Amino acid sequence: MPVFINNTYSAILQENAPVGTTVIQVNATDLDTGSNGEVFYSFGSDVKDKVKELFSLNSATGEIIVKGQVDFEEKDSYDIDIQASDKGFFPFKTYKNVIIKIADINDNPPEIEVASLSRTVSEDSRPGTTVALISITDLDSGINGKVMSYIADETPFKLTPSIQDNMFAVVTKSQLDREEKNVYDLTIIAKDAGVPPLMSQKKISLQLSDSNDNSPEFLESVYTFYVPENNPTGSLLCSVQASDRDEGENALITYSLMRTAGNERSMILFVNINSENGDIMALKSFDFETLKTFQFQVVATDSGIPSLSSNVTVKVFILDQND
Ligand SMILES: [Ca+2]
Ligand SMILES: [Ca+2]
Ligand SMILES: [Ca+2]
Ligand SMILES: [Ca+2]
Repeated sequence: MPVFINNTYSAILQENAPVGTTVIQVNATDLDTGSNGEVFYSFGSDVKDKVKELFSLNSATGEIIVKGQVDFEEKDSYDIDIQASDKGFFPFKTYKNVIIKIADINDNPPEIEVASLSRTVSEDSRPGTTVALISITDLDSGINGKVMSYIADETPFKLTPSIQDNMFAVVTKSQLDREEKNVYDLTIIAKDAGVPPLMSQKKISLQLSDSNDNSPEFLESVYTFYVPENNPTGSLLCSVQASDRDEGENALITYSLMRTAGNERSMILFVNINSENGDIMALKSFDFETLKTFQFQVVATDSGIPSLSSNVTVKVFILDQND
């Protein structure tokens, strides 16, 4: 009967090996002569169709040859039953298992998926606040599947591993300031350690939401106005204006006159302010001969919760007319 020369047959084959690659050659001999000693090879009856799609067997030479796409990630070893048979009238058959181990190559780039993402991030978030959860996986094995990941460019965000495998958190690493930058487009990079390495990237966009962290600011540090005497009562005397770097309600300013113990009686009685636009009206006609100058404080308050305010001194000088 046919006898395989080797006790065991095993080979290592790289995945994605080109069609036509010889994996291994088995060889059996038969001591008989003529067709009784002529050996041919075939797959054992329990070899699955799937295996026959990947490998062919040369019945004359015993060579196992790559026929399809061998994928380590799908299956990393094959145990194939090979039969050697003579061509006698009552043929003798011998069986041998051939082990083919598949070696991984780096054919899968890391995959980055956004598991969750905050729609907006408050600018007053404390450093360490999680703003997104990212899963990063690589189907390859060993160093081919070992991934290093980070956020490209200098940003106030960093990627930190979470307790869950392959999950990373995007967290704030420093104080944010919407007034400086209100949108961040982060590029997450994942690179495996294969040779050569494969790399993937994914962009996420983060919108910062406002918090009320700026007081209104008057355009001038002190306002000085010169007004001719005998102005009509109710006329526009002067105008002040403040701006606020926040947005929405946090930047919505109302103006008022500051009432303090000292000024209740005097200049407050002279003027009124439009709370919306800062226009200051004279409530009386001034007479240079009795009042040459006066001053008061205007407060600008935003509508944030809590609100912020600042104040400014307004000095009014009455100009003499020939009356
Ligand atoms: Ca890989
Ligand atoms: Ca692979
Ligand atoms: Ca504000
Ligand atoms: Ca703000």
